[in-house]
Amino acid sequence: MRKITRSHEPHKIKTVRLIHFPTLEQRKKNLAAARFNVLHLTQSQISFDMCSVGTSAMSQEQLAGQIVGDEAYAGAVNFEALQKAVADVFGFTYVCPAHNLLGCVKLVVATMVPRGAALPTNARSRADVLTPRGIDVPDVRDRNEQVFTGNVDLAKLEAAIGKGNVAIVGLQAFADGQHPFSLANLKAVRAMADKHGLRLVLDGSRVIENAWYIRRHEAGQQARSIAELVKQIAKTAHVFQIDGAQDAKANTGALLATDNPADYEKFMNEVVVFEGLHTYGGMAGRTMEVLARGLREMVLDAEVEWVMHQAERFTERLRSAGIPLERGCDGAYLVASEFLPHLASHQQHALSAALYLVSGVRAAASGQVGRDNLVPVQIPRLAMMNQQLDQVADAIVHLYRHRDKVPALEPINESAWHDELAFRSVFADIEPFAFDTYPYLVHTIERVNELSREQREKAMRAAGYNTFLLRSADVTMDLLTDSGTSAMSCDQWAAYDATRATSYHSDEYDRFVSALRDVFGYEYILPTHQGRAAEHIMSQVMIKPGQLVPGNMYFTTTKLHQEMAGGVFQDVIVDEAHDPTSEHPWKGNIDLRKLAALVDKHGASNIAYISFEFSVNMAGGQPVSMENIKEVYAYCSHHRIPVFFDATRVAENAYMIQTRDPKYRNTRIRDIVREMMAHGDGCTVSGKKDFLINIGGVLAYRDNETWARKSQELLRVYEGNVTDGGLAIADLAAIARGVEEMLDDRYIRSRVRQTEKLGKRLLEAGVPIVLPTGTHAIFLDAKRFLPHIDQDEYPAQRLAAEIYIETGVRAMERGNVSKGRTPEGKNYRPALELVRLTIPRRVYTDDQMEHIADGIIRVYQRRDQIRGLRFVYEPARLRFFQSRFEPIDE
Ligand code: P70
Repeated sequence: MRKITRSHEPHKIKTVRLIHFPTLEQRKKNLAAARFNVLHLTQSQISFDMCSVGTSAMSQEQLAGQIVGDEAYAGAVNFEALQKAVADVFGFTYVCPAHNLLGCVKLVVATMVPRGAALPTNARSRADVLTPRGIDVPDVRDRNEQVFTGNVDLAKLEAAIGKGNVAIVGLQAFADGQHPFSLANLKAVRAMADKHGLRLVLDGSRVIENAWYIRRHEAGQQARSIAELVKQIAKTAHVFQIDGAQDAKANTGALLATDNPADYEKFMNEVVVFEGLHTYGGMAGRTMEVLARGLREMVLDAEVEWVMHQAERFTERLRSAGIPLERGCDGAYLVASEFLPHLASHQQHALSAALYLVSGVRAAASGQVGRDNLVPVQIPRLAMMNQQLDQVADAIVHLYRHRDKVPALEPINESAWHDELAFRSVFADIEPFAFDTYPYLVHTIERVNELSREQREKAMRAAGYNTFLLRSADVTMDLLTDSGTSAMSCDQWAAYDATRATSYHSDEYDRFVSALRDVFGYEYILPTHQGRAAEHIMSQVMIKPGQLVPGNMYFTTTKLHQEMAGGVFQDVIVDEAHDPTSEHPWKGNIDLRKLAALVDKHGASNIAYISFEFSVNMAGGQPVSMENIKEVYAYCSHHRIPVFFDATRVAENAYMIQTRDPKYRNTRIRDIVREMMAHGDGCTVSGKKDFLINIGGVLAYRDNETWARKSQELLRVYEGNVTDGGLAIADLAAIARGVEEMLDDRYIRSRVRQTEKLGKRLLEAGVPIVLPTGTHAIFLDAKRFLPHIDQDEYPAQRLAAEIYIETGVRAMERGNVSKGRTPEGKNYRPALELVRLTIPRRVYTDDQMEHIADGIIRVYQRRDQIRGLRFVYEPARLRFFQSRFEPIDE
């Protein structure tokens, strides 16, 4: 029997949407202003909005679809795309678009259901909009069925039809979000409809969930794909309708589909009255395009399994804590009467209000009052991570433990509709629930490939056992680098999109400068296209040939530019940095004695500047302490030696100061960064890391106008205008936003913790990694991982290759291959023979990190069988990028 439950997302995060976390005081104010009806709150007042309609994350293809095609009034290409998608996914010839599901209902009623007629159905929620139209809506759901609770009781249906006024039979897939039907029952209903000459109209807005349920529970359906089942379900109806804002992950839109030309003609004639022309039906062209793409994607097995796994896991967490609930296809529907038995009335609203007050979560009943006593806690599709869902569940459990303290609501009006009600109450006196999670939702996703092991072996051989030579399309999770791989936020994209390009001075430049001035406290801010460009200019301005440049471990590009300017790099990092087993908390520190010895020997005038890197990359992402920054600066100021930071990973280093230095426990990251930067004279930045952008860099000086002027001269010659540094203006806008976002305490905590968690999992399994775990990467110690492979057989290179073959994860060698050969042609055989697993920012989730850890642990368990590599192609410079190898496997 097929029972795959996915343990992690089959996609990565492409863009994120930042979450607001209102304080308790703010929530009180908001709730009072909303008159205790959470339906009146707005998103900026809410942390997690547990509503599944129109709230899904889109795919990047859907997002692109928003700007593809035309907005023509008639015969839009987007409509053609929609027709093709409906033909392929559901198998229907005719498509009638509508503005949303209510548009479909309107068309069906107008063409098929006269006033006073009956529409038997398995869904109670539909009555909300049908009874006000004077339609009788007999409930024909089979109350005795245990598994397929959405099945129709055929005897009831027969009886309803017998009364003579039934116009059509209307079914809902996963009726009311809770009740799936079986394929067998659906077919029986169709047969009965045919027998009586009635149309079966099926609402397939949750057809995916229903198909998944059929596959799991209906005999003989286990081997079928969701796509097949969906087509069969749809084609069992005469008329199929679907809400674009649910399974199809659009934000609105809907359609009717049929094979009957006469029915289609009726819809077509009616749609112009109510909705729009028959080729757009009240949808924007972009909505049709997003919907068309969403229909094709929604049947992908891996995605369906992930969505359903989340709902199941969430419900299970609540259920095991004793929460009274009914399982919904998209979450848990809390039974308000059992949750708050001490309240005589308005239990749903009291529960919603208390949950919001305590946690900032919104879960609410909508539609008509009195239909049921449930508070649906629905999961937006693909938009949340399990870690966030776990915490939402915990918030509910927390409220449940204190349910006795939930106060009654006193209605101040009367209405048949939930959204119109207003109440008076006191605030529940319950300890608030504090979220400690990623402060963003998934806005768009990018699907990733999952090759078979055989395919990966082949891909690795083709890449010459060099992960740099793999195609990204063959990689499932890409941990090659954290450089330029961040997911941008919607706000960054908005700033990017809002930019009007110019070759001259721009508002974006001004914003960029003022944002960075504010963060660094430096006067002179120069944009560069990326980090190495800033390094080039600074080195040219500051280094006289022959001068020394002491630094805390070299970085490849930094050192190269210092050497090109005639400088000589001198490593003055603490000894512990070279020992992968040392647990020194500040392995990025400069050893002041080493520095003083250099100054004493060569004289301060022969030192160009100090090259001081935060969160030292080559040492394993190791931080520098605030104390060290201050003492180095004090020493250098005394000797008139400038101190320049590589502030590429400044926020991560600030986080380490916040967590490891008790003096800074209660200082905001923004203030720590400002204090760090105050103890230096300037900096270079590769914005592609902490600054949360895909391209860009910064060169900055605290107050020295001469250096700044000289740098601007070089900027003009090598990079671009002084006001763009060779970047698109839009990229400047994205950086200005990114800087703000990287300083958010919640964000940076979630970021570094993710890295630490991966390290912890590996350590627990005995995998040798560089200690303590750094901020942006976990470094595997290949010498201890594969002690039987000599360094000249490139253990780190082979290990990176094996990890890819085992897991589809791409890592980077940082050892003998990277270091290269001595002038005599021998390998350097460096002390550190490492494999770097670098974590992109805001891209992967905890579940994916678990999966990565599991795979590496499996490699570790078979480490004895792994052999070394030999070169088959070796370039003279920077050989790690392009060299090719073959295994020495006897
Ligand atoms: C990485 C990347 C880039 C980087 C850095 C620090 C601390 C400057 C730069 C350069 C990319 C990389 C670069 C060379 C070899 C391997 C990988 N590090 N300072 O993956 O900035 O790339 O913007 O010019 O880490 O660690 P840029």
